[in-house]
Amino acid sequence: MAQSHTMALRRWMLVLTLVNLLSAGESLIICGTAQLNPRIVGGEDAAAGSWPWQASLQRFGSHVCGGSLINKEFVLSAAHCFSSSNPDGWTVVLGRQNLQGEDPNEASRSVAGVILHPNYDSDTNDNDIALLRLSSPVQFTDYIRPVCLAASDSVFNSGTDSWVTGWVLLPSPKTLQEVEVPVVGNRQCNCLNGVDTITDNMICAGVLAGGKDSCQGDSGGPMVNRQGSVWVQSGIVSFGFGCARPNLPGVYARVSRYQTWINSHISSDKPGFVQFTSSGLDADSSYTCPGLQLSTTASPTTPSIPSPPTSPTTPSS
Ligand code: 4AZ
Repeated sequence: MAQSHTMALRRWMLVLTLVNLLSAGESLIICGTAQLNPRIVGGEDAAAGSWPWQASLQRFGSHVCGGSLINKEFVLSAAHCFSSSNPDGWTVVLGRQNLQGEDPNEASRSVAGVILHPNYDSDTNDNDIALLRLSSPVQFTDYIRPVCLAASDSVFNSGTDSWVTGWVLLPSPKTLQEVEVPVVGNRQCNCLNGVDTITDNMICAGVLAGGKDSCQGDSGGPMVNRQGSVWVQSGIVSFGFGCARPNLPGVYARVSRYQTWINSHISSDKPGFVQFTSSGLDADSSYTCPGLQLSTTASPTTPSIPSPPTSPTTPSS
């Protein structure tokens, strides 16, 4: 009984996702699917083709940051990876498993344009998002495919299972790493990292025990979540207080906040936006600590200040 119920739910999720995909556009039909998908600090080697949207952003031949392919000629990354919007010297490498050596499945492009979010704040890391336009479109293969992006109405409750990929300081041959981390709600993340460090444009993930995290060279790379058969990007590796330390979750730019901004820079072949939904209530909405404002992002049905009774309540007699 329970099993057939789960199956029916799964099938329904798939139908919903497909309807979403078909109603929105072009890259949609194939975004977020990894034909070859059967871990970064505390991660594991990724199998070739597991994360076909993963990009290495290189400057003068050296890996600087990660990124994700979102259609045939745009890559999403972090604004803090760039000191200016000058694309000279940058190369985007796609289809790679190892950072070192040649890869028969790779394709690389120079960068025609770097678009930094106009409200990126390098002091607070708010709006840490950038778009790169490739010099020419890439052909999709089993090793090179775009990821779906979380649409603006997406919800990622605390505990949502997420995967982060990247090439942090690794021994040769520098195999792409993948790490599984749960979402940590914004209220709890603020309490742990320091009240007012986490804005609504950010999403956190990490294990409170420590040991699993993204780190410096992973910046700009994707955090993704699986919904049915598609992978949806929820975050962009942005910052953290150290890496993999206990009670200090990693901080990511919240992709769902940028659907309008991203679409405003891509006129044709729009990326695939998919609404990600979490079931149940979000435990984070009731999380609090000294100094944290009452429910800024909490459920709108909960009044932030209880209204006093209009007249004294006396037992009716
Ligand atoms: C960095 O310096 C950095 N643990 C990126 C991500 C994290 C920490 C530092 C997340 O770019």
